[in-house]
Amino acid sequence: MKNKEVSRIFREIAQILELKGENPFRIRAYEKAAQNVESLEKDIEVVAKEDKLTSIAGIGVDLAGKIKEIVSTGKLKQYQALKKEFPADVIKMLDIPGLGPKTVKLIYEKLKITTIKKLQDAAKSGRLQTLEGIREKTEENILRGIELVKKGSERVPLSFALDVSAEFLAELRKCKEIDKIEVGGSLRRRKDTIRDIDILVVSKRADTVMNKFVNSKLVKEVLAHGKTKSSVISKDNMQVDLRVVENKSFGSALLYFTGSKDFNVKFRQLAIKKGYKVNEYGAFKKEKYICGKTEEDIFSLMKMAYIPPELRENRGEIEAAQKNKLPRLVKLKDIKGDLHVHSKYSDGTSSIEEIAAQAQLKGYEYVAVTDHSQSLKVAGGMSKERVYKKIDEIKKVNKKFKKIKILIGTEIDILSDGSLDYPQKLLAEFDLVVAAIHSGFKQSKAQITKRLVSACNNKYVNIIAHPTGVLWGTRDPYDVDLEEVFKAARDNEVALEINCHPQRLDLNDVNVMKAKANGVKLTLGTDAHIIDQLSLMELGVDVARRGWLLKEDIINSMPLDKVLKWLKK
Ligand code: DGT
Ligand code: CA
Repeated sequence: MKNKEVSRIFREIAQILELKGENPFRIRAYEKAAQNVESLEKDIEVVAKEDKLTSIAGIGVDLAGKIKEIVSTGKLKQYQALKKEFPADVIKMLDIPGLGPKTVKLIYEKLKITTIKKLQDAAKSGRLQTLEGIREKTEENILRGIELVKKGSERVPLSFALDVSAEFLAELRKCKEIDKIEVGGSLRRRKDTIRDIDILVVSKRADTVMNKFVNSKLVKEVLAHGKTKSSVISKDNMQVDLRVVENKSFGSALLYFTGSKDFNVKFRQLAIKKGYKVNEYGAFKKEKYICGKTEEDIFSLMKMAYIPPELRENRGEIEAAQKNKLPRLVKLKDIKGDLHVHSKYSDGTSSIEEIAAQAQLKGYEYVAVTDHSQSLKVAGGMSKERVYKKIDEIKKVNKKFKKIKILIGTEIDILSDGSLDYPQKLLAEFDLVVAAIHSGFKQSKAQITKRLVSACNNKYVNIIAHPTGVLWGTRDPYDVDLEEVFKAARDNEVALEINCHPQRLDLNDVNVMKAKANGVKLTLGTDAHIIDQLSLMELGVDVARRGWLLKEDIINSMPLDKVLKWLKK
């Protein structure tokens, strides 16, 4: 799959064009194309071979030609020429939140700053303030932005790591010498961000397996090449570790390398209390091997239920497993609809009809089309007139589709003063109102909390979307008293969203547990901007499972009639 490669190149072209101060529409076209190719479920090479590239939203003849060039030669001449116009670090500066292309250009041209390190030094010493429009506050923001980007590059979003691991697994599975293979670590526990990928295999030919691994075309750099353990850096800059273990230790090694570390520590203490020693090689009594081939064998030796990897964080799951009281975690197939989707009416790419068709294909009973409200101009926020036009269209499409109900929704802005972006009369027209903060992130904790609480108090609001506002690598959560929001949500029967966007996953697992403990219901919303992104639901389910949720805790695991009843409350 070269989808990621293509979207990375397009995204970088967009950035360089921004630096050059080119036509914003041209820039936007590359960004859209990057987004659409990245979320495409089909392999771009296959689409190119079938000569169907222009059927992808946002890809015209010109971009199709460029994709063909990338797919067939692995390069794009235009991109390579553009890259030469600026030092690599200057292009990277565009990733720093709060630093726009105009400022980057100024910093580069006037102060001749060419590396992030020099930028950091200049911001610390106050030298940036010699430039027009840069104040002390701007420098502080730049420094904070650099930290965010650094943090963001140490760990990557789960979905990114899942893609990388899928490529390695597919490659390794072709290797006849491998008898068993499994991913461990934070990826198996489905943590929202991942540092590195841990893969375990059983093989009698460890040397052959290791040779194939380190020489794979997916590898950029070999960090270590050993007999039973090797580490590499992938082409996408992720560290991947491969370990070869004996069959009789596969379960115990998987248990150990799945972690988490806190879980392992607690688990081992428990084993010792029961008179066993458990390590990556197996479970032992005195020095005698008892078992270790499967995880199940070890859990049953410890007289406890099998603990799903998502729960292994030492948050009470070991005690629950001993009492056979583990929760029956929600599954993807329990989800009966998506409650947060954007269409062409605001900043999405798909039509209402395409959304309905795709949701039906997924076996859903309903899908809510929740476009942005008027104030969010950058994201095609909709005027009152457009809202009525959209309502008409949804009614028509609903007549056409028998198996799926499209809910008329809005993702409405909670404005800086806590009021909502449409009058009550217009809100009454929607089946479902999702309220969210998209501005004023830097307000005080009291102000932000008050905004969210007053949204909960509005009788038309059903869901608060991405309740903490975090965007991985770009924006920290805003300062908010979640306990207050939980109370207001519970008292008004407002649900809180687990936003499934890979950079958001907001609420996260820990906050989901707290919300549940406070009697709050949750929803899963993909925030899809193109139909392929409806499949992001999986990531939201991962968060829900890590947050100990049952299907009963999630509004959109209910059938349509029950959801409609909930919406009417
Ligand atoms: P990350 O940071 O996203 O890679 O998270 P993990 O959990 O994948 O951490 P990693 O890759 O450092 O190690 C994989 C697993 O190996 C970890 O979840 C538990 C186990 N492990 C690693 N170091 C230790 C340790 O010092 N003690 C124990 N008990 N287990 C460890
Ligand atoms: Ca790891």
